[in-house]
Amino acid sequence: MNQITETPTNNHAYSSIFQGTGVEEFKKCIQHHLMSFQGRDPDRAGDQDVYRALSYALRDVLMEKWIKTQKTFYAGKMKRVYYLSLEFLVGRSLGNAIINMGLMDEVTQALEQLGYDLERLRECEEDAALGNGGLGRLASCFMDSIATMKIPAYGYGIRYDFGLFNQKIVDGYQVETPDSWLRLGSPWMYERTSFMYPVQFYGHVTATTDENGRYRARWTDTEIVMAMACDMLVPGFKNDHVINMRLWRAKASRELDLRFFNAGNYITAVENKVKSETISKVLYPSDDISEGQELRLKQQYFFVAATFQDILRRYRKDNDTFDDFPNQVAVQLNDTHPAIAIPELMRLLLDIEGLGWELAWNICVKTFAYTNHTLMPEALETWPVDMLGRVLPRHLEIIYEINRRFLEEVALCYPGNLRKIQEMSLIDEGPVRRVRMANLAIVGSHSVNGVAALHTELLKNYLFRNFHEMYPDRINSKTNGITPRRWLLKCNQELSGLIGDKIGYDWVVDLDRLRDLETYCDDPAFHQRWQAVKLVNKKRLAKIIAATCCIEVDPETLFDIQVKRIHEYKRQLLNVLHVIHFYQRLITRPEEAVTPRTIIFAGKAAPSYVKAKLIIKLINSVAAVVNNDPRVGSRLKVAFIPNYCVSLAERIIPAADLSEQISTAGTEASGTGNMKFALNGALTIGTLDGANIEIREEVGADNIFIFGMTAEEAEYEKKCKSRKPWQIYERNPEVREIIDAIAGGAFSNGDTELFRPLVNDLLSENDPYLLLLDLESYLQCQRLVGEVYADRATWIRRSILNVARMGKFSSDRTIKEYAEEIWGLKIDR
Ligand code: GPQ
Repeated sequence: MNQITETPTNNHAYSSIFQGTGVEEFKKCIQHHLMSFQGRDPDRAGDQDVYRALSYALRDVLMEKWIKTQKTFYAGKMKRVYYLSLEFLVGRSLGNAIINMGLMDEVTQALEQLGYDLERLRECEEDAALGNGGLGRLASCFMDSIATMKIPAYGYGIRYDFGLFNQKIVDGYQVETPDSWLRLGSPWMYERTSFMYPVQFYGHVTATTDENGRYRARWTDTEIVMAMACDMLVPGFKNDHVINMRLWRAKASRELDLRFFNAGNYITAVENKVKSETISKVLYPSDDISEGQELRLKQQYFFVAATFQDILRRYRKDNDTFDDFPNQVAVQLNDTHPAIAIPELMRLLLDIEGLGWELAWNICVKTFAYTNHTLMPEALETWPVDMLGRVLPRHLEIIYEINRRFLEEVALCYPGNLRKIQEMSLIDEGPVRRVRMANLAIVGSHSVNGVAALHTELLKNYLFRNFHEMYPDRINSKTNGITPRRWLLKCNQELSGLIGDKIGYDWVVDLDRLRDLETYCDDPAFHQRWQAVKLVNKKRLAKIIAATCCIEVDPETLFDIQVKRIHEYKRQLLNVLHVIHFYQRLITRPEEAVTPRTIIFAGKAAPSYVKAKLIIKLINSVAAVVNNDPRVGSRLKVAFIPNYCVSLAERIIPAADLSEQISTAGTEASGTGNMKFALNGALTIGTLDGANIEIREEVGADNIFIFGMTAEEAEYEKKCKSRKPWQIYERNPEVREIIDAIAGGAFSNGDTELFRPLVNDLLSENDPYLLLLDLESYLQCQRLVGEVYADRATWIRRSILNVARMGKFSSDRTIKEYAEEIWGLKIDR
C-alpha cells in the first residue's frame, strides 16, 4: 500500500545502513542472510526462509539504532524508566517493524524483484503471545509509545518457551494445545547467551553484625538459577529510536551442573538442570484471576531479581552512592505480579549495600509506582506465608518488618481501631496466613493508579478506601490507551489511506488530529468511500470465517462482534441471549422487518475455568442450530472464530460495525478492545463501565449505544436484590422464551442437563453479574441498533465521528501522563 509509505517522518531524518543504496542493498542483505545464516540457495528459498532472512535484515538495522539510542541515554545521564510486566502480548513484529522504520517502499520493491509477496511472508510469522489479554497487550502498546516518544525506558519480563495456548474448537468445546512459538526460533528474539545473572531461591537466613554492630542478614544455602537476557527490539515510529524489552530465560547454573556431574550422579544432574529451567517454560494462562502455584511465585521473583541486578549495574556506572537512586530510576509495576520487587530492593539496599532501614525505605517508595488493573477480589494476589517463607525466606522477614512499621503508623492514625489494622495489614490472618501483594504494593509505592476514571474512583471509595484515606495523594488515574500505529495504520491500511487522503498523516503520532475528519461527516462522497473501505474489511473477514469455521457469512449484513477473553463478568452469555432472541423473532414473526446480522465471537477461556468453557460450548451450539436452520438464511449467522490472538484481532476489528462492550458495570477496569473498535469505525453497544464512560464523553452520547445499570445501581442490586431474576423471567414472555429454549435443550439435542449450570446462574438471586437485570434494556438497545443501521447515512456519520473523536485513547497520551505525573520526566510534545 503506498498510502503508508507517504506518512510523514518527524524532524529526524531517517538514516540507515541502506540509505542511499536502497532497494539493491536491501536485496543483497536478504540474500546474504539466506545463504550465510540459513544455508539456503536464494533461488530455491521458500516463504519461511525469506521471511526469516528479511527479518534478520531488518533486525540488523534495528540493532544499530538500538546501540545509538542506548548511547544517548548514557551520554545524557538520563533518568531511566523500568516497566516490569509478567506479560507482553506482542503479536507479530515484521509488519510493525517495516512501518515504524519507514521502509515499506524498499521492502516491497526488494521482495517484488526477488519474486516474493510481503503479505504472504507476514503470514509465516508466529505471534509472540507472551500475555493473556488486555494487561499484556497494554504493556506492548506502551512499549510502542515509549519508543515513539523517545522516553528512556526498558520493558522487563520473561521469555516464555510457551506463550498463551492455542485454542481449537472440537465438537463445540475449547481444546488447548501448546504454543511452541519458538519451534523454529524467532528472528526477533536476540539471545545474549553470555549475559547472565544468578537468582537465588530457598535456603536460610542467618543473622550477623557488621563493623558498625548493625544487624546484617545473610541468605545462604540457596539454589541458584541463572537468568539469561533475551532482547526484543521496539522501534519508535520513524524516529530512529529503538528501545528493548529484556526478557529473561531460565538456565541451569554451571555450578549446579558441576556439583552433581562430579559426584558421578549424571541423571540427577540432568534432572536438576531441567527443573531449574522450567521457571521460564510457560505463561500462566489465567486472566483476571490469581493462581497460587509455587512455580508462579518463582517466575515472579526470578524476573524481578534478574531485572534489579541489571538496574543496579546500569545505575552504578554513573553513581557511587544511592542518594540519587529515585532521581535516576523509576520502576512501574504492571499489577502486583512484580511486587516482590519492593522487598527485593530493600534486601539489596540493606543486606548488600549496607544502608539503614529508613534511608532504604525512602528510596523504595520514591522509586516504585503500581498500576492496578482490576476490582475483582478474586484477581488480587495473595501468597501463603508458609510458601513465601520457604521460597524467599529473607523477603518474608523484610515484608514482616515493613508491615510492623506500617501498622505502627496505622495505629498512630487510628488509635485503638483494630478493624483498620486487620484490613490494612500486609498479612491476611485467616486460617491460612497470606501475604496481600496489593497492600504491599500500595505501601511501597508513591503512586497507585487505576486504568480508567471510574475504575480509579471505585478503587478510592471501595477496594483501597482505607489506604486512600491514609494517603490521599497516592491513588491517581491513568486512562488506558492503544497505539495508533498497530491499531489503525497497520491493521487498517484502507481506512488509513482514506483518512490520509483527506487530512494527511499527522494523526499517526498525534491522534487528536483525527478531529479534522469531522468536516467530512456529512459528505456523501466521503460516506461512500468510508462504506467501501468497511466492506473490503468485512469481505476479508468473511473469507477467514469461511476458512476457519466453514460458515458462509454475507458481508452486507451488520457485523456485530465481541472478541475478548471469555469471562463471566464480560457477559458473552448476555450476548448469546440476544442471539437466541433474534433467532426466535425470525422464526415466530418472519414478516417483521429486521436488519440482517452476522454475530461474531472469539476469545480464549482459562483452561481451568469450567463455566467459561461451557459458555464457549453454548455459543457454538446456538451457532450450529441457527446457521443450519433454512428459515433463517443470511438474516442471521453466528460464528465463533477459534484461536483469538493479536494477529487475528488485526483482521477482525477493522471489519466490525458494532462493538460489544457489555460487562456488568463496575467490573471491567478499563477495556482497550473498546478503543480499538471505535478507532476503526465501529459503533459501541456497551454499559457504563470502565473506559466506555470516557468513550461516551468523547464521541458524544448520540454516537454510542449505552444500556443497563450504572456501577452504583449494580452494587445496590448485588446487596439489596430489589429486582429478582425469576420475576423478570415470569413477567417478560420474551425473556422466558429465551431461557426456556436453553433449559429445554433446544441447543443441546434435547439434553436438559448440559447448560443447566448457566441457566441456574441466570435465574439465581445471587448472580453476581446480574445478566437478567440488564437483559431487557440490552434487547431494547439492540433493536435500536438495528434500526439505526438501516438508516445507512446516519450510521456512517456516527462511525466517522467515532473515529474523529478517539484522540484521547492514544497510548501516547497515556504514556505522557505516566511520564510527567508518575515518573518525573518532562515531555515536550
Ligand atoms: N486485565 Cl487483573 C487483564 O487483562 N488481566 C488481568 O489479570 C487483570 C486485568 C485487564 C482488565 O480486565 C481490563 O479492563 C484492562 O483494560 C486491562 O487489564 C489493561 O488495563
